[in-house]
Amino acid sequence: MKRALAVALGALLAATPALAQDQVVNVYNWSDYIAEDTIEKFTTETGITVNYDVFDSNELVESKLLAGNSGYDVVVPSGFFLERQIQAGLFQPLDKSKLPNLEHMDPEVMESTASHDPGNEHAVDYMWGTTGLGYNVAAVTERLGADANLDSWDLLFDPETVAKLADCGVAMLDAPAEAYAAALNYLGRDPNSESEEDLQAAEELLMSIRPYIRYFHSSQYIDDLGNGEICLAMGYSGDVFIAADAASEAGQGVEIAYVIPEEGALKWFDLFAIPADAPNADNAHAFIDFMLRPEVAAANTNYVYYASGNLSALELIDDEVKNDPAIYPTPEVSAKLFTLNAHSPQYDELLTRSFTRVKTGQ
Ligand code: N2P
Repeated sequence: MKRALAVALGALLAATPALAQDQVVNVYNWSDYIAEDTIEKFTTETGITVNYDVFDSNELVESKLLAGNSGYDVVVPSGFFLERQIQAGLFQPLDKSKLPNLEHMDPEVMESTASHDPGNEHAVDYMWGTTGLGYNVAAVTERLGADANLDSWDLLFDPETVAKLADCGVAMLDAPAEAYAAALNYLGRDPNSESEEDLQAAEELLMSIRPYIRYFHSSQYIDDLGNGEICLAMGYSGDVFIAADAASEAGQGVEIAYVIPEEGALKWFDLFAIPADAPNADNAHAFIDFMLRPEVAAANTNYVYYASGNLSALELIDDEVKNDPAIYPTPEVSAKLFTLNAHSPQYDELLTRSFTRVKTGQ
């Protein structure tokens, strides 16, 4: 009897493979980038199971997409990477009829992201933020003196300054595009330059501070800043706030600050997109539309401290988040932010080689 039932069930499942497959969505998102209960809520409501993988590097996402058959249905690259991924045909156009919550998007954000994705055809912003500096207030003040300017990239890029911080631990993002853009901006050069001379100048700057960098990693600094293992990191705005929160909750007196340095910083957008070969494109649309609901978008921003691309969510975002100029910059701060365009493949190759020389210190 049992066996007969099993055979009958097996036959049923075999006859409806699409049904079984429809109940899954494979999402590849940045680490520490979603509220704790968002996925569970989505699954409870839709019955769709979310296989949720995380990354901390645009370069990694790109290599998986280029290899093909990633198996992912939703990925979240930054605009300056997404731009050339669209050109390479790696994404399918969004079916906007399946995304009614697009109406909640911030028109200004849509306009900015259209520079990466003409007509906003292939992607929609999740969150946006800046790449600046996170530091341990006491450790840095103790080494640089109470009068030191802590609002400057000098903390990282001036060899004399960063040398004084080496003993308490300095970390840098393992993200060549962003490291070189910050270096070029510090040197007063165009962060979007692809000239070899500028590349060389940025490499020289990075080489000059290389002896004082403990490691290159794009997420390890969150824990390390929070528990006092390091005292300075080039990092992503919200990630530094997560470290600051962890530090204050631990109650050990560690105070972490995030600064958009006065010389300016990169403003980036991370966007949802559906790979051309996504196995579950319908479920991908369902997931993205859920994430675009104002209450879901607000809960995510309140949890991870990155600005939302969703305008309707704003009234649901905590005051301490939306009134923090390091998360939602004032017009004066915004004026100092710069954006990045996609690199040409030729430049990217030079950049990767240069960054490898910096990392290995040779
Ligand atoms: C999330 C980091 C995302 C910022 N933890 C990089 N675009």
